[in-house]
Amino acid sequence: MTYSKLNTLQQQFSNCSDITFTESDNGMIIIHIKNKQASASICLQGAHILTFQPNNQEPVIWLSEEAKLAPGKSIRGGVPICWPWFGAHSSDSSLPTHGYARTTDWQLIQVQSLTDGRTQLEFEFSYSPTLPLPLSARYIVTIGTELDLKLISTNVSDTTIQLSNALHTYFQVGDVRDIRIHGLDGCEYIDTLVQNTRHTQDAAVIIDQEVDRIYLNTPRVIEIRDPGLNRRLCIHSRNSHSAIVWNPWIAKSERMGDLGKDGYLNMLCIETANAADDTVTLAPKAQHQLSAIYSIASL
Ligand code: TA6
Repeated sequence: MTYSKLNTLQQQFSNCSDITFTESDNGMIIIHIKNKQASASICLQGAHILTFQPNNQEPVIWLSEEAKLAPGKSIRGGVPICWPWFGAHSSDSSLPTHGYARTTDWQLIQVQSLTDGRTQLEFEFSYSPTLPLPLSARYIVTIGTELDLKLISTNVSDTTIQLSNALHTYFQVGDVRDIRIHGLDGCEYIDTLVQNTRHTQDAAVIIDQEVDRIYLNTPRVIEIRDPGLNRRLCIHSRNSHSAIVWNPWIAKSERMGDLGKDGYLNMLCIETANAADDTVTLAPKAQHQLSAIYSIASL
């Protein structure tokens, strides 16, 4: 009897009551997590967190109502992993924007119900010689009242490798026109909409047009103050020196076609990253851990 990927996973992780698995008609495996603190879902392709919602709270993560889950295709919303490069590849335009991790199946290697009530899942991205860069990765996702993410990259080669990465997180907001982003005041940023010119952020960031900026040398704490949902979303990061702030606004949303009607009003990307000037130089056999913790606080 041939076992499907779904059956194999259900058998392998049958001892963990926090999770269940489903498979879509086109073969996309989704892991559903429910514990006493929160619920979430993760697509095996890209180890892509689709949803995260602490109990008795509005969702923290936004997923487009038009998001398409299909093999080899990126998903609009959630937490795409941009790896092992952010943006366009530096020299080969035939390679995918934001790298290949988000459109490739990862392996779920461990699931734990922690004693503090959180659920921890560990994913692995294995290197193969057919891949452009000699890098492997592990991704540890811990789900509780906070969402705790650790992306650990390993240089499996004997040469030095350039790594850029991002947790390309789409946050749910009440109305993006009313939010304020605190923590980036005084940071230099590259405005990708104005010929990659460099500017310095003055005061809180507001969103009143298309915004697509790579903030550099960023602090460890960035906050979204959201009067619409009457909350703050706090981003605590480690080993991230860049933050990309992106909202497509009206025209780009219409061109992209998969944000749903007025979807841009309820989403805001603040991406915990190492990009542009902050690209990481990874020595042979060295590791790099990019971490982010997302939490909710009162306004
Ligand atoms: O991180 C911002 C960005 O690079 C934008 O320029 C926009 O392209 C967004 O990512 C979405 O990219 P995707 O490849 O997921 O459509």
